[in-house]
Amino acid sequence: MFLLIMKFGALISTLIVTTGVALATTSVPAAAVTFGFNNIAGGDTVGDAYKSDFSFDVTQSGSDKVLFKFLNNSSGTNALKQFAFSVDNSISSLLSNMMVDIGNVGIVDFDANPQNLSQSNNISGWDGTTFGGGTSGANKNSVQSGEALGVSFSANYNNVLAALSAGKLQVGIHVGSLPGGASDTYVSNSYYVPPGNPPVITQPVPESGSILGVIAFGIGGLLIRKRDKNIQLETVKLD
Ligand SMILES: [Ca+2]
Ligand SMILES: [Ca+2]
Ligand SMILES: [Ca+2]
Repeated sequence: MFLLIMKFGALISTLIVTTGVALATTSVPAAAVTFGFNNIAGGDTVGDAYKSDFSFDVTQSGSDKVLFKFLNNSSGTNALKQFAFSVDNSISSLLSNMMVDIGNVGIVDFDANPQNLSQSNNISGWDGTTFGGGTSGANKNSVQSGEALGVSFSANYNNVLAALSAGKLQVGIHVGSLPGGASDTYVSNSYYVPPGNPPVITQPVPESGSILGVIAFGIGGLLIRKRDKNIQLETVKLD
């Protein structure tokens, strides 16, 4: 029996190791958190209606590996042609070892190429492009409808999610081939709330002392009302 347990335990260990290797080599996500994009206030408005066509999934793709997968769900010709990451100076070592073209879907080919993101001067807290990339050559290599671009970093997954939710890590994209040949830029939103940090409830709650006071006043009022029902009606009207 003991031997059987030992063998079973060894089998589990083998499975865990094997699964770990599979995760590291094929980038099978354990869990993905999806972020959307916002329009840039004060920037161009020509593409504002199409911001929800684009999103990115963040997954832990291996030990201290984080994968950003840019998705294009548009029904038209809208094409993602540039991405840029802005990392706040306070967490400047958050991301390293960027690799592009990781698990792309469709005809997608990007080059690492940090360059200015248009309209980024209107993005609050934008620190300049720390990491970025753009379409390699022909437009067909951009992220078109139904396609995806993967960009991976050496990074701590939870730290990345926390930085995104705090707005200290921001992701921008430049999109072209919009109707009329227009282009526009979007920046990541930060609605994700990390576990253990529930959103602050802003609805005011009366202090318990106030509630007791109201109750006491009510009881007192009732007593006065009952006692003086017929002779001091004016004083009862206080409440
Ligand atoms: Ca815009
Ligand atoms: Ca490439
Ligand atoms: Ca393409």
